[in-house]
Amino acid sequence: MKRIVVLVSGEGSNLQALIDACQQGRINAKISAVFSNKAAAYGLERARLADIPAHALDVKAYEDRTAFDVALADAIETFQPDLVVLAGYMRILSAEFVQRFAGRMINIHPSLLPKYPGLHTHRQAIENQDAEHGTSVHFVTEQLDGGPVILQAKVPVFADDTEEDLVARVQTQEHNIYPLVVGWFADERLSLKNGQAILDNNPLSVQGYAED
Ligand code: NHR
Ligand code: GAR
Repeated sequence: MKRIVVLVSGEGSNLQALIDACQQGRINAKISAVFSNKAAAYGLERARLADIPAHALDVKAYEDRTAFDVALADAIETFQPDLVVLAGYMRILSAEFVQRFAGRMINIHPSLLPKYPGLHTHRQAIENQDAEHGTSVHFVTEQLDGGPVILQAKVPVFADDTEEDLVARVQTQEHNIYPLVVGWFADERLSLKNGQAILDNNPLSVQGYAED
């Protein structure tokens, strides 16, 4: 059974979708531990409720970003994960951290990458009067939100949408696609080779897997 470590900073609804999918056998893997940079993150509580070890590291206890990332990476490695999953993890990871988990770390980002890397994506989509918005699962590389895309889901943006409306619509899709992608990785169908995402021996396009 493959081992997964999940990193959260907040609510953890994507973590919950992964916990549920593991329990229901839709993902052939075990979530070995959940880590957070925020002790109050509700995601840690979700982990505890599912009997998953939950750990918070206090950013203030470390000299700088590098020292924090080294401590976090060391702690994660004690669980020997096959995959590290960022699920609403809100701290940029150093190049050293990314290299330690290269090819075995993925993120879910609330935009149709390469559009809107970084923060406040829903607000930008509304302000720009975009007709559609969405979410992307991608391999994590040193380039922020710039790693190869694996799978995207689109949602419409309506004229009277608030930011909260759009967040909720996007999250509904996230809870479907993240377990799917984690399941692919657990079944050894998905990998990163020479900077490209590969699914079932087929290199994925810039938009990730798209059904014809
Ligand atoms: N790290 C690397 N190296 N590469 C990626 O692709 C990463 C990453 C760390 C996190 C998630 C990402 C997202 O999906 C992610 C992808 C945080 C920020 C940010 O600016 C940006 C993107 C993402 C996560 N964080 C601020 C910081 O200084 C703090 C913001 C806050 O605490 O509210 O770290 O969008
Ligand atoms: C998700 O919508 C995810 O796409 C986004 O935060 C939310 C976390 O929700 N991630 C980022 O914005 C990363 N910068 P959750 O904690 O309920 O899973």
